[in-house]
Amino acid sequence: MIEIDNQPVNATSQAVRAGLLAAVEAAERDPETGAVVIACAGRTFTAGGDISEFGKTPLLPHLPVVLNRIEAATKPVVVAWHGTALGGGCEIGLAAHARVMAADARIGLPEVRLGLCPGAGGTQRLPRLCGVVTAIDLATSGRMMAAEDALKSGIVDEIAHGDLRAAALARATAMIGAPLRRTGEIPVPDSPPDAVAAAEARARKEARGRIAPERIIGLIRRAGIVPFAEGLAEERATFFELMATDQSRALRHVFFAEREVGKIRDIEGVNARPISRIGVIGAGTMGAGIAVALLDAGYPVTIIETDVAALERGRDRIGALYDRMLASGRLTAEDRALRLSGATFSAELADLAQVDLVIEAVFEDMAVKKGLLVRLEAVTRADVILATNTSYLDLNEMAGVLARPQNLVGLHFFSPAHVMKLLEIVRAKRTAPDVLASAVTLGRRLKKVAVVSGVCDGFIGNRILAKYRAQCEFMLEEGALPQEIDTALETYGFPMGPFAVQDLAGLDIAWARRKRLAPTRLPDERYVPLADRLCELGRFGQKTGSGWYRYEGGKRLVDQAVTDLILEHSRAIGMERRQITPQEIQARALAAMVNEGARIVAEGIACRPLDIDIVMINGYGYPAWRGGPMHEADRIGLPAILKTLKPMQTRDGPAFEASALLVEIAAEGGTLAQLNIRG
Ligand code: T1G
Repeated sequence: MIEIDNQPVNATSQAVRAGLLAAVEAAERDPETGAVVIACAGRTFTAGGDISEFGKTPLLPHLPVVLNRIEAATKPVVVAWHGTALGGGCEIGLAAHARVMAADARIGLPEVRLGLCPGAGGTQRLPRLCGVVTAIDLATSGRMMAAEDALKSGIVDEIAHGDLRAAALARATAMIGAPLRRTGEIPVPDSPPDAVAAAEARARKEARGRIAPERIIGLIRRAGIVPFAEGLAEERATFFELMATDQSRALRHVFFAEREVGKIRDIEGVNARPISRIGVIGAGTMGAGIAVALLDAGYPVTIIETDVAALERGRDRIGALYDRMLASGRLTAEDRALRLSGATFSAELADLAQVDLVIEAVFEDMAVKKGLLVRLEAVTRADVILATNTSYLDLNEMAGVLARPQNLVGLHFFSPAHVMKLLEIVRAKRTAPDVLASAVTLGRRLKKVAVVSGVCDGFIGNRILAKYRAQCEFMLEEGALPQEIDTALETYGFPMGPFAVQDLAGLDIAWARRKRLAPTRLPDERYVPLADRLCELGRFGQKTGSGWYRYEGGKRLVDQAVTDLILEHSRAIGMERRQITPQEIQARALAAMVNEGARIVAEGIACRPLDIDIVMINGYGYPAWRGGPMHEADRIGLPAILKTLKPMQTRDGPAFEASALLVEIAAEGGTLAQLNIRG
């Protein structure tokens, strides 16, 4: 039995590779050893290569060499997979002579998520076991596969429902003396060409600007054409080529940044308050989504609405969300029943007397929220955490009505709350450290990417979004059309351009907000009234059949009426329209985001630039393979960003004045990444 022990995730660092090689060779030499089992200590089989070592020269022995040695062994080698066998961890298993897998274990080749291809035989061995179609699916999506599916597809030989190591040992022992099945010697099975084409098409569609998926497809297809050794060599060369790309660097930045956001200096060593029972107030779209997110994570939830009728509607809404998961096969009927059994519905605030946390998701209105918080404080425990789900409101003002303002924190969920990964945790001036720590812990338990933000209008994400959108609207006035801007930004890597997104979300809510804020708008602020015009015409987006586009049979179509409206507007304000290139659109959108991001960091609203990257990627569709706007700004250089900003300052008003922080770092020849120290 060879046991790998390199916590926390048994990454295949140099010492692990060397140890594994030595152990296999020793087993080959040892006359007492008849067969070998490779297993891992701790919570998981290896999660693959040590990502923190990437980009450096890999030390000997290289993993492919170790794996070739395992495959060539004359004694049977069986792998015992538990937890998540990922990347190199999966590849170790593929090189063994048989694989036994714990019933709850999962395997995967997530290299693609780091902008890489598998680097230790994954693209050559996997198709030999499961065929090209499944191999393309797994390696280009990076998704994890459960044991049952791995058995069905031929990747594993056995699922251990009891003692995994005992099962692996029994299998290895039984293999002694029999001919060994070496994966590299198996021919790639034939696959129906249609199925292969479909798998490739799916992968290309999902790639959206990423280069690794195409390279992976190429390598997997080569497995059936070239000799095994040649395929391995091509894979290795591609792996190093991809490692040196900007995309891989960006995606590795995202991997670590997503883990770093949860580490906040102020709460290091602070104990979170225990949370076992949660109340949710309001069962509208947002409240229902939040309740489902909590129920999915196993929390018992008391859902409060103002009256019985509203409560019934809320119950239906939550039921409907689970029905959809059931219909799509993401949930079994038992799971649905189990999760729903955690929900209690009530029209009495007093039923929250014993909860540890209340999340209010009522109407976005300061007076309504304040009134509710006062009443809540009266019926809940003194150590309760009071969380408000707001996207814009001033938490410091809200805290002012509380006797215990230290208990208040903001939890800004993104819709649909049970799906979207991002959670902004808003820290008010008087939020207690242990309340903040509790919110961070909750975020982790909900499997969200939780980013801490200070209080400001729109917090991190919506504040940047506002500047990004404003800049796009300026370009409408100057000469671009919505479809040109959307196409340029979709080419840049956003799943949807800003105007298509507005149509999807509905234009009416932002309109109401603009009307509310109109009296406080600065006179020298550049303002584009085109969205207001659309709303006045009842064009609220997809739900009314038209907005920036018109919609027919679910298709988005350019609308001449909108084009005319824009041209007429430019004429009315005396703006001479000009051709705006996709490059200019992309550069201006990025500069607007980066500038506001730098201000947010300078004001201490975000802990570090990386927090901004993670918010924009997980909440707003910024392409992960560019690493987030701040990472991208460093890549193209801050002087280039400042150059784009320069005309924006004079033309677009004080809101686009270059951030002093940006100017200062650029002057020193520095990078935003320098500020990515623990926040
Ligand atoms: N390398 C280095 N550090 C890693 C790591 C890795 N592969 N995986 C996790 N960590 C750190 C992580 O930063 C965190 O550290 C801690 O471990 C716990 O992780 C040739 C070379 C395994 C599913 O892409 O998907 O193999 O923040 O918070 O939620 O083809 O980690 O505590 O200091 O995520 O329980 C392919 C990435 C490598 C796997 C566990 N492998 N990891 O999730 O904990 S490429 C991956 C994960 C490769 C070969 C090539 C997850 C997890 P800290 P965590 P978790």
